[in-house]
Amino acid sequence: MGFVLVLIIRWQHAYAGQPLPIIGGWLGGNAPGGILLPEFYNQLGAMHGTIMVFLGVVPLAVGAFGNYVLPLQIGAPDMAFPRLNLLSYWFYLAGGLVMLASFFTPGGAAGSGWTSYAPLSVVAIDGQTWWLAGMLLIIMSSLLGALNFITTIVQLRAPGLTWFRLPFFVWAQFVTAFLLLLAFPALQAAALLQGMDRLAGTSFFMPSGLVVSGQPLERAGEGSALLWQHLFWFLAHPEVYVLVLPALGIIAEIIANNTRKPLWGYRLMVYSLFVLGFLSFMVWAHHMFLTGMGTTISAFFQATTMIISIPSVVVLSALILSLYGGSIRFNTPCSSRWPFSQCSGSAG
Ligand SMILES: [Cu+2]
Repeated sequence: MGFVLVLIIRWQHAYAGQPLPIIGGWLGGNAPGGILLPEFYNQLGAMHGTIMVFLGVVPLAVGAFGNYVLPLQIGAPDMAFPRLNLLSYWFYLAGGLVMLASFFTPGGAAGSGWTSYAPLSVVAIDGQTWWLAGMLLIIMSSLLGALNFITTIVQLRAPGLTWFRLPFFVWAQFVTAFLLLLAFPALQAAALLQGMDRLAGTSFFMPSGLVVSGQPLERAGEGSALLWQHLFWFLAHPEVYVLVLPALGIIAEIIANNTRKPLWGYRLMVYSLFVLGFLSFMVWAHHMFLTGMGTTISAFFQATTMIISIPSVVVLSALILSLYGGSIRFNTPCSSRWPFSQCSGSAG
């Protein structure tokens, strides 16, 4: 799905205004004569970002891979709450279906960017309401998943598997779960408020004196469009680390496995993860430098953004140093367990 969206977007970049071959015929009213409507292009952009982040990387790296590998790595029979796990999956599926179904609503899917900035998102077509509903479901899924991950790691470690013996991947999932748990509620609240702005006539994110398509907008006003940006980025910056940390955990395991020795600076890497996780809540407004926050606040967020690079560099340096003195092999990591049992070689 995401791939097709990217394909259409790329075509538009390369051959703007020209009919899109084959796929253009399937798009109906969104592409008269195969030529993309600007509104449809905006929908593709918004939904591509949303699908990629919330229906792609998080479910794959955390929901699927973490869910499978984490209990194995800590010697647990399963996640602490298997039914909650299933519920989390159903929320994810429902959220995903609502998101994708919005393409078939009158007017089409949300087109206000994956960031859904107000006030555009508040006055936008119905697809935006579907986007908000889908987001609420996906957030529920992530929150339930995060609770499950944290509980599993705290409670279900095999006897003798003390904290500093945990595989690095488990630490990465642990910090990721806290990021999800603490960051997502901000967007959950924001999505509810935006839904009320759209449906119930409130104006949390609607400043007064707005003119839309030449018409003064009749709303109560006095809301703050920037409040949306703050709430959104309070989630979306930690979200960056939600995407990165599981991948770092995977890379660390592969390096440890394929150098046949423990990671260099394992404890330092774990501490860096915690510093990263903590600081990721302190940098969100670096996405908002153009909003006129003032130099003092901008300087604060510039400083924290530079500081957060320190633990990142520590982790990456430790990974490079881990190669030193190892007997490096370049085959794929193997496990005797299904579905990896087809690997060749002596690894197990
Ligand atoms: Cu950021």
